[in-house]
Parts: sequence; C-alpha cells; structure tokens
Amino acid sequence: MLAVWSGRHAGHDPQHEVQFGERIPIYEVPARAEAIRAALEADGGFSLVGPRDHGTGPIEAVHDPAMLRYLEEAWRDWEALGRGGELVPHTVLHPGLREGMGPAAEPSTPAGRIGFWCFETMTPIVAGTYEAVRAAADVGLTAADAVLGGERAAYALCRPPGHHAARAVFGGYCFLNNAAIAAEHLVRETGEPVAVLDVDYHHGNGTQQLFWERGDVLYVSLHGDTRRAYPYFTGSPEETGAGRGRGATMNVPLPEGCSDDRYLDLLDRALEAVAGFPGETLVVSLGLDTLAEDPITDLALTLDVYPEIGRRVGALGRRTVVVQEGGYHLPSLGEGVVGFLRGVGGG
Ligand code: Q9C
Ligand code: ZN
Repeated sequence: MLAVWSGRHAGHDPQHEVQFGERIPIYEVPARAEAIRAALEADGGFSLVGPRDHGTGPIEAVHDPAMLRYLEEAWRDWEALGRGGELVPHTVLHPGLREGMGPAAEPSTPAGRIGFWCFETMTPIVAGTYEAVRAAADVGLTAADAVLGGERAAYALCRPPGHHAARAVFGGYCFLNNAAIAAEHLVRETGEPVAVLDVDYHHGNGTQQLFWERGDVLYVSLHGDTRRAYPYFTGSPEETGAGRGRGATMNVPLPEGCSDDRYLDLLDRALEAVAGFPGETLVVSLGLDTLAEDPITDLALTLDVYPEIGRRVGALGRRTVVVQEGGYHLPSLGEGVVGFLRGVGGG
C-alpha cells in the first residue's frame, strides 16, 4: 500500500499544552509520526513517498482563507514583538460574548488574533507550525491523488492531525482539517459523493461542521460520548445535518470502558450507513486513541481489534484514503496503524 508522509511535521514541536491552569507535557508529539513511519518501514508492505505541493487552493476550498493567512503570519508577528516560547490564547471568542450583537472583527495584535481563530489551550503555535500543517494537508491530498489514480487504498501519515479544525476555527491539536481537505478534493475531482468515516476517539467536530449542510459528503463518527468527553459541544446522535445535508451526518457515542466486541457492533451500524450512501470513495479519519492504553481516553479496545476494524472497512469495497488523526500511546501506535491498514488492504 502507498503511504504518504513528510518529515516537515517535525517542525511543529511545542513542548507543553495548558490544561486546567496547568502546563503539562504535550501528548501530540513528533515521535508519534516517527513511530508510525518506523512501523510502516519495518513491515515492508508499504511504499513510503513524499507529498506533492497542491498550493493553497484545496485548503481554501474548505477553510476560511483568513484563517490560513493567520496561520502563516502568526509566529512571525509574535516573534516581531520579541516574544517566543509557544503561542497559546489567553482570551477566546466565546459566542456568548457578543450574543445579539453580530460577529466579532479579527483583532490586529497577536494576542487578540490567536483567540479569534483558536478555541482552546492545547494547540500551541511554534516556529515550524505553518510549514508542518501545510505539509500535512499535502500528505492527505497526495494520498487522495493516489486513489484517484487507481490505487484501491492509500495512507496519509498526517501530523499534526486535523479533524477538530472547522472552517474558521482550530484547536484539539489540529490546524487544518487534512481529511476534509482530501474529501473535498475527491468530490471535486470525481464529481461524485464521498463518505468520511471517523474512528478517532474524539468527535471530529471540524469535519462535521464543514460538511453539515452538504448532501454529497457523508460524515459518520464513532467517538467517546461528548457528554463526558472532549470536544464536549458537538457529537450527539441527534446531530444529523441540515439543509441538503439532512441525514448525511451520523454520530455514534461510545460508553466509557467500551470493549472490542461492543465497538465492532457499533462499527457495523456506522458501516451500514456508509454502505447505504452513494459514491465509491471513502476517507477514514484514523485515530488510535480508542486503545485501552491511550493516556487521554477511556475505552478498553485492544491492539488485536484494529486489523478487524480495518477488515470491515475494507469489506465496503470502496476506494479508501486513510488519514491519520490522533493516538497517543507511543509504544502501540505503529502496530495499531499497520494492523488497521493491513486489514483494509485485505492482508
Ligand atoms: N484530558 C485528537 O485526537 N485534550 N485530538 C483533551 C484530555 C485534547 C485530541 C483533554 C484532545 C484533542 C486529534
Ligand atoms: Zn482523538
């Protein structure tokens, strides 16, 4: 199987995230991508290639161009003030702040701008962030191109991840929504509907928001029930899309301690929705943070289940682009990803 990756992810290397007033070591680290790459290489069944530069067009087809401009300027403008370290908001644009008063305008200072575009405190910007997020988008697009060129499946080793990034806001370790950018590219290139299956532990609020009113992109997600789990404010099963996208969003909340068997049952429901949706192309947002050992989540999946999840996804018989999202237990990441991909490929 073709696996696309870029070494430029390593430039995004913040040391900390801020949680509940504490600065703790960040979970979303460069070693994640290196662990996966090493496992793909050791397996021998994958051809690793670099991304092709797709420019800003496919990104701006999905995200507010002003957010992309912000990401490009953020670190430079922060440094120009003589600041360094890691750029994290101290003020965030909560919708209640301007209730009844219309939208806010983008502030002009770095301190104001970060809170206009970022919704939380765990997604710092550093010197290499912009280059890394552009490379991650290109990694996803290049894997999509492989499938457009006739490959049955391709893997995009994206880092940083993407599914929490919405049209005009970023967070959750994500800046640009790699999976959504790839899905939109596939819709435009094929002229056909595309399904997105999100199996990261967290609800892909960004992907859901981007395709909420779209009837030509299905979004189906299994995730820790957001009544208890991040990102808290999206992901309920009552959310099914609107307008032309009515019925083209499906959320399947998972209970705390969810076992392999329970997960596979719920996965089958999600896969039925995909099977009932038109089109031949599938994008999978793959997170390994559903694993029992994952340090930030609460399910009980074992490493053995990922090949079976992959096999059931592969059995849909769709051309498939697998896009890397989360997964924070470094010792298991490589085996989990390789197992899933071998399942998809029928091996
Ligand atoms: N105590 C992805 O997996 N931290 N993003 C949640 C944990 C942020 C995860 C709080 C989770 C973001 C792509
Ligand atoms: Zn996640």
